[in-house]
Amino acid sequence: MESWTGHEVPRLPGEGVPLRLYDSARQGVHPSRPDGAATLYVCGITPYDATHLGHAATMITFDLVQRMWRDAGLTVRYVQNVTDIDDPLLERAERDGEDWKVLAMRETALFREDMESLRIIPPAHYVGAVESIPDIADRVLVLLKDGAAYRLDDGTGDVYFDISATGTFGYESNLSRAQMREIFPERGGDPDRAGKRDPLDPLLWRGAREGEPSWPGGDLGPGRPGWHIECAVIALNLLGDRISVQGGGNDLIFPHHECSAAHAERLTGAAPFADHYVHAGMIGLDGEKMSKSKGNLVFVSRLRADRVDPMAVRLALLAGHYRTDRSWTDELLVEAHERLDRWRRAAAAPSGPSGEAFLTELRARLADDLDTPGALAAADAWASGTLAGTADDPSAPTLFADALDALLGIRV
Ligand code: 5CA
Ligand code: ZN
Repeated sequence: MESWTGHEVPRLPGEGVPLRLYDSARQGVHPSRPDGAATLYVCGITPYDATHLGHAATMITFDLVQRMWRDAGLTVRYVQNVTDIDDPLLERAERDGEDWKVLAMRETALFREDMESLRIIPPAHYVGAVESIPDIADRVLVLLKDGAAYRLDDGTGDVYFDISATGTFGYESNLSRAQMREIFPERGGDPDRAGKRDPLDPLLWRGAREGEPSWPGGDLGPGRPGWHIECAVIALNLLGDRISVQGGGNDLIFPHHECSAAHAERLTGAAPFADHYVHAGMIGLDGEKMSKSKGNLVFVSRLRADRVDPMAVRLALLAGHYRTDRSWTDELLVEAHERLDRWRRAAAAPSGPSGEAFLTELRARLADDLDTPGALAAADAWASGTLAGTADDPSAPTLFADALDALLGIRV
């Protein structure tokens, strides 16, 4: 499906710095060293409600990854999906008496606008689950023939993945079996389904049901895809057997990324599926994770409608480290507006302290697992020096503005 429209990213002088990122599988910060082309797959929205600040924070995180890679001279191939068929979408459409396709189209369109306003560089391929169904069905069939998947014999046509198929299940999330067992049903899993080999086996293909949309699955029979196989197949088809970064919020560590990695690894024989599994913290409101099911949401589109500067929204989200679960507050937005105003006044000054020194510090902070609090502190220090009026590098204000634009996605 269509992506959104991007904008020019300024090219910065000097050398970019190789990015180091925390990998959930290895539980540590490691250099991200793609040779030549870097490949990024980010788990996108399930479009049954508008983009909230949690989605925005996650998308901004991976936007920074892309900006750092580009600055370091890498070519970036970026794919993001839209889960435009899944239970939550059908349930919401049913609740509101709406056509699920229309609901998905409307919310996806709004998401694109939100992403554009936040200056997120668009993915080269923005791909829906629905348009990927023939490819997904083909891959499920391969797993079935290969013995890595099995069909329940209850007449439903449902196909499950056997989590013992790779021999390494659990390496990505590092969770104990008991922890997995607890989380699985909270995130779409069905441990108690009769006939499964293992309670943690995830659904690959749901056989057609009366009153539910379904697609011809060839030899699989009619039905629709499970969730994890969707992301595995889209990533494999567009980015190859091994990707640099698999990204999403930390609510996807298990079972989603564990299972999609297992599916991909069994299909290709290449492991690990991703060099880095990178997870953004949850943005909450009043101490609770912001989620569509809880209804405690602050929408990007609502803020835009209230004429809040999207750059202030972006800056407010960058004020915390991406891996930290954190709360959105009105205070955060007030501070971001003040900071943006200071940065704008400084960028408009005739001269400032060394622009090169600022750029070096900004690159160093972001290269260290996207240390945005450190990056913002560096920009604050440069702006204070400029507004104090004692420094005399006339090229610095332009370099300051370009660096913020290229690396933080903040246009002053
Ligand atoms: N379609 C699936 C991924 S394949 C999905 O999780 N959709 S979603 O709409 O629920 O979330 C979209 C993206 O935003 C995911 O990467 C998810 O991890 C992230 N996300 C969801 N809620 C939050 C939150 N409160 N804070 C930060 N990120 C979040
Ligand atoms: Zn996904």
